[in-house]
Amino acid sequence: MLNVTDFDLSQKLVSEYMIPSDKVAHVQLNNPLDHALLVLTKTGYNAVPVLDFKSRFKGLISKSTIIEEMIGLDEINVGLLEGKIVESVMDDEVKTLQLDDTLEKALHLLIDYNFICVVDRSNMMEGILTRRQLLKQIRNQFYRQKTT
Ligand code: 4BW
Repeated sequence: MLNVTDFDLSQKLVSEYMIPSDKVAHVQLNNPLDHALLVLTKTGYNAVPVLDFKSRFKGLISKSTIIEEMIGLDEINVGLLEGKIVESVMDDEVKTLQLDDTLEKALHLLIDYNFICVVDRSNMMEGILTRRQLLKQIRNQFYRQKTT
């Protein structure tokens, strides 16, 4: 039986399990919304981080937010994105993790969110911790237990 108490989440650091920022798709604050939609569509992600020109974390942009901006009176109109930038519609009230936070703290946040951005003390984006990464660690622990 899987015994998660043997996998002490309070002893594991977020920095060891995150996806590093060079592998994370993102957009910039001043990118046009149609560019953000292109990035989200091409990568297949529903939401990605928004950074400023110094790679500081500023918020999240999601496909659904952009699609809402395209809804006209009775149709979807891509033209409605014209002139709009990411900064004007992104979600900037987003919880983050620090590099030295534990997986225990991440677990609580990942109940409600697909992923959490990891930042340093100056809010520089260091990576993301996803539900998938966390579940993989718990699964690996499960198989380690089965073979010992
Ligand atoms: O392109 C994909 N590759 C793989 N291997 N899995 C994918 C891909 N797109 C989606 N998935 C799967 C993952 O299991 O669908 C889940 C939900 O995707 P999402 O949220 O709604 O786009 C994925 O779960 P996850 O790996 O735990 O990732 C959670 C969320 O983290 C994703 C996406 O918003 C973000 N994300 C993950 N990897 C990312 C990323 N954002 C930017 N760059 C990355 N490399």
